[in-house]
Amino acid sequence: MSKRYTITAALPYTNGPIHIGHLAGVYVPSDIYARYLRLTDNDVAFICGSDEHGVPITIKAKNEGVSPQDIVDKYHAIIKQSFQDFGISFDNYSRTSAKIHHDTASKFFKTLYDKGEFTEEVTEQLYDAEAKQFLADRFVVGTCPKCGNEESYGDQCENCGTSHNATDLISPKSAITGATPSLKETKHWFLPLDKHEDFLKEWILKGHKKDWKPNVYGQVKSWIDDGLRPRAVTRDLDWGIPVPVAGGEGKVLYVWFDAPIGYISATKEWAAENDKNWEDYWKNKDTTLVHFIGKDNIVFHCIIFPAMLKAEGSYILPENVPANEFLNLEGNKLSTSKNWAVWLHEYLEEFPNQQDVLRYALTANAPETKDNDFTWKDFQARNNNELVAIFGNFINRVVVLTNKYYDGVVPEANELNAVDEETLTTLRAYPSVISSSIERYRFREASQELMNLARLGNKYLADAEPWKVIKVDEARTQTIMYVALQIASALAVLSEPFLPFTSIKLKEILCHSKLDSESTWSNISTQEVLLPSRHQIGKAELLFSKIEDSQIQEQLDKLEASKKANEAANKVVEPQKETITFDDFTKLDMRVGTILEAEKMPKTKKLMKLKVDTGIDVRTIVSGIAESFTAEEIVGKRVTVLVNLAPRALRGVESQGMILMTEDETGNLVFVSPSEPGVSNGLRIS
Ligand code: B3M
Ligand code: ZN
Repeated sequence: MSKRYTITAALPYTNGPIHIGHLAGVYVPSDIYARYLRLTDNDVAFICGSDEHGVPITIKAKNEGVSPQDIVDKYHAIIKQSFQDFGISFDNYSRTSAKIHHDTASKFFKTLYDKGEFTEEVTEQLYDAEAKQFLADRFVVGTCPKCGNEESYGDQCENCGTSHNATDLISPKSAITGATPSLKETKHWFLPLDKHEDFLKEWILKGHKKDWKPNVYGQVKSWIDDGLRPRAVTRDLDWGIPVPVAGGEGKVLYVWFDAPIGYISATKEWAAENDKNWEDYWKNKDTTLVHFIGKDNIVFHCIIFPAMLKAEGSYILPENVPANEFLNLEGNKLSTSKNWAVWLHEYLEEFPNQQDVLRYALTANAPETKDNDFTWKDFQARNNNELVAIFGNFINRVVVLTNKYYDGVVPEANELNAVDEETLTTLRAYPSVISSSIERYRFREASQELMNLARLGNKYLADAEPWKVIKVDEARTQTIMYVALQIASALAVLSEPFLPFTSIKLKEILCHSKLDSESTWSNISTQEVLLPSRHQIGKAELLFSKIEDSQIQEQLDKLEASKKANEAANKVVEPQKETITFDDFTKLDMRVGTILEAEKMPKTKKLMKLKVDTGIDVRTIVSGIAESFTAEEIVGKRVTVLVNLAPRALRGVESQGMILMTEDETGNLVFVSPSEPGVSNGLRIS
């Protein structure tokens, strides 16, 4: 029976591109769910858009010397295009700087204001006198009063997820100037969450929200148990939606007040363009509303936004909020600022037409109940050992053999034996097996059930061995290939939510479009025949290709370079040494020299024995550069030599001087030497 669903995916901040953490946490699971619901004949509005207000945008704009609008225009375009290219099938991907959103959010605020749902309070807020700016949200950093995280923001702690007022922070510091903020009076409008405590307790704790994921239910319960407090829903900022009431001059709506309303405005925009009534998707009690988010957004989607919707009075509330935990990368936290990420738009360039490989790897390893780690080795294994070796291998054998034995025509079923019957019965159970996992938001499990269906096909062929039977029993071979083709056809349909690009390709290979009645998710279990005898399929085409170690190494090298660049960027410059006199300096005798010979010393990693022409003489110098250079690449190099350093024995070799070196931004050693031509050996450096 067709139902109506409104599926929302967290609106990404437009202060950077999308990375695999966003995809694993929110966008791949929500897309699987939306595609599945459409395939099972439901009416779906799958909604998202760019979150373009808030302090992160203004900080980025300040850092880059451009306007916030420049920042949001740049990243909205990158994000929207990369979602489209990755097959995230939003019905509408809008943006909160759009007029329809400003109008919708302003009207929503005004409705609550007119209903007296806000309290107006003049309170002391954190103020940076140097920057002449109030400090809210990410403009201030301090210690979280709940978990002690020293990098908590003014509105939220990403470590424990809690949401608080900036004045709750312990030892706050301005993120603009680093100064310790003072307190200054200012008026804001507050949503009295405490007033909605009973409703939230009833709706969540007593209601049937026990089917919410434990990580979500647990967080919400702890906030409610801790007692809810009024939350400011306006800010002293100039980037955002102006407060639409008297006294709101110079103030904007708090980004977390306006952003969730972005789901509503994006639905309005989509409904208007598709001749639908947006209120069916937000005000009709028969509609199921599901929010897909990361765990750091739970409080806003389970407490604040529902309280807003309840206060407004005419909206439905979310049926479920299946928040995922966080994904890490190669053992470290994903970080936009440290460029420690796999960026979606870069992946799409570096792995062309392999969207489904990343979709599958992120789903099979999704952080559904605990933080999880993405490694490139696992990505390669999921592709080579599962997509290529199981799914792709099965389809390739079925299509190659059908073309080889029957010119691509589906053979007669003939007499089915017990194994054939059992295999087809198992096949017909798969739609409900996979449905059951998807409907409980267990997408990892669902993706493995899909792979199990491909395993069923592989095992059936391996046991039946048509390549041998063909020599002795034509009819039996036809039956084997007929059964295998039914499994292939089911995979073409059931893979669509997980592997949309592969599903299209496989349906083309099997010529599904030429079927009188194409099999669908709903009828695979009941339809006797999925691919009828005498149906013509196409030629074999590889669905997946092996990913080589070199491709993985390239990605690991890229991350390594990121890491080094970060270390260099964050390198603490050593403080100056104690002051010396000019006389001290004149004692140093530094000369231009040239390396004539070089050899790595035995039994040491670092030491190299050099023959250096100092212009005064040719002498032996031992230098710790063997891990940065080979002997070949430094012979003939011009260097700076400290020639009057007392000789010292290093691993049995007397070193008579020192070659001056430093490090580049990636931590590699480099020679400090005169670059101008015509500077010959022996010239004194002073
Ligand atoms: N822009 C995403 C984040 O906190 C935030 C979601 C808004 S959904 C209404 O990274
Ligand atoms: Zn915390």
